[in-house]
Amino acid sequence: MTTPQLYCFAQSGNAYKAALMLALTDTAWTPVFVDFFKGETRTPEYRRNVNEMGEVPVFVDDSVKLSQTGVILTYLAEQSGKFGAKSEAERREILRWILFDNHKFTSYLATYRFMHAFANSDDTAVMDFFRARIKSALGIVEKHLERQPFIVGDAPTIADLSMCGYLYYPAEEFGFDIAAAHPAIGAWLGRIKALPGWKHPYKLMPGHPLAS
Ligand SMILES: N[C@@H](CCC(=O)N[C@@H](CS)C(=O)NCC(=O)O)C(=O)O
Repeated sequence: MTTPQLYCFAQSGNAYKAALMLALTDTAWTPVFVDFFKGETRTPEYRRNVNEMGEVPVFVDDSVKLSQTGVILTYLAEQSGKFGAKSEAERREILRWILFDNHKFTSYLATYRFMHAFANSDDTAVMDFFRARIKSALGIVEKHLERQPFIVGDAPTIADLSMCGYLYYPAEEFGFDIAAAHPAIGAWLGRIKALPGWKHPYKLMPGHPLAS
């Protein structure tokens, strides 16, 4: 049996979701650095050999090759017996929040941060649109976390690992401090950070100066 591999890079909060799950479940894994900023995910080779969707992360474990963090997290929860659902109702609830995350939460946060921090696209109607969508999604999550300690039930699940993917990156990369403006989200991030094995994305994945 070989060590599972995760195609990733430090600035990817999507890859962080899977990397954090591997860290929190104390699973041995090998990072495969993807040079996203040099366009590697857009090359025909990457799309042919790694992921036809042209995305990171990709998880490879023996004969299993998975993309889409919701799928990877579900697989790892099944394999490890950790951070998964304790009932059918919880399973549906976890799926509900992972879908919300992929559509309304991570998607806007990730794109906004990319444009702000890496593509210098501030002060456009597009950025205003994203800010409004982010404000609305953060408000929904803040209200939810005022009522309970974790996204689903009273213990951490893969729904939390999905939702927190972008929220440990420095505030400067967004241009605003999410945790400071949302106390319930801030406290929830603290609870996840306190889990044994937690590491910052820039320490967990390759490709950022802070990693060394
Ligand atoms: N829904 C996907 C999103 C993955 C994603 O957007 N990854 C980014 C890096 S953080 C990417 O590879 N983007 C390349 C592109 O969209 O061209 C997942 O959950 O895995």
